[in-house]
Amino acid sequence: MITLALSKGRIFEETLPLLAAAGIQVTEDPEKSRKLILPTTRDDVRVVLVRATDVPTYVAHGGADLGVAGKDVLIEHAAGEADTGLYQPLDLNIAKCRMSVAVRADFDYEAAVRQGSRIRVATKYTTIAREHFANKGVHVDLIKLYGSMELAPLTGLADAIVDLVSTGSTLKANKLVEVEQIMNISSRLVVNQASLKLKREPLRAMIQAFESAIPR
Ligand code: PRT
Ligand code: MG
Repeated sequence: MITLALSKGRIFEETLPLLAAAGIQVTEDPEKSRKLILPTTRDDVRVVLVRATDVPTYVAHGGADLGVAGKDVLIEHAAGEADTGLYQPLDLNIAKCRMSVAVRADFDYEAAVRQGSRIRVATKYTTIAREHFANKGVHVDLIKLYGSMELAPLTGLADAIVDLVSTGSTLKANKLVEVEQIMNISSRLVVNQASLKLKREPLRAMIQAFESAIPR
């Protein structure tokens, strides 16, 4: 049995064409079913639905043989683990967005950076944010949040946020402006290293099929 860990939503949706290239169709719709283990048209392949941030944990510890996770999630996960046992053979070029710094329109970010002020930054992505501001030589007080980062500058909790942006409409709806792009983000295939040895042939075939179907 090969177990693939996916999160519901954009990663699930954007992985379907890659699975199709490997001749695999998921036979239940996660938006309609409450099942966490989904069967596929292949008796030896199943999909498990986990939180996006839990995908690397499932794969690293063998709860799944492979999975799909955002670069954001992989960087933050790696920071908390000594050796993750994760092999990352492919950038799938799906679920694309960027990690950015955003502020309230009335906060002069450039001036704050120039003057060397301490900036209060709220984010779920503390590893990426810490590294970014350290590289710029900017002093920040990081405030860890688990969601709704956009609210932080509006309530005075923080001066800035570090968050994912795709269309920009969430920032716009909350009257925030993007002042810096930190990195481009896409999702990668992650594979358990022990599985790759034990189930080499079927996994190789899947990885190759995925590779042939990566959107450009
Ligand atoms: O939602 P949940 O709390 O369960 O977990 P999650 O947010 O980690 O999962 P999910 O499915 O929303 O995201 C999974 C992965 O998709 C992330 O790890 C990213 O690699 C990738 N991705 C791509 C995004 C976005 N685009 C994205 N736009 N993840 C989140 N967003 C959010 C962003 O945080 C912000 O709140 O969408 C909002 C901004 O979108 P725009 O279009 O308004 O700019
Ligand atoms: Mg989300």
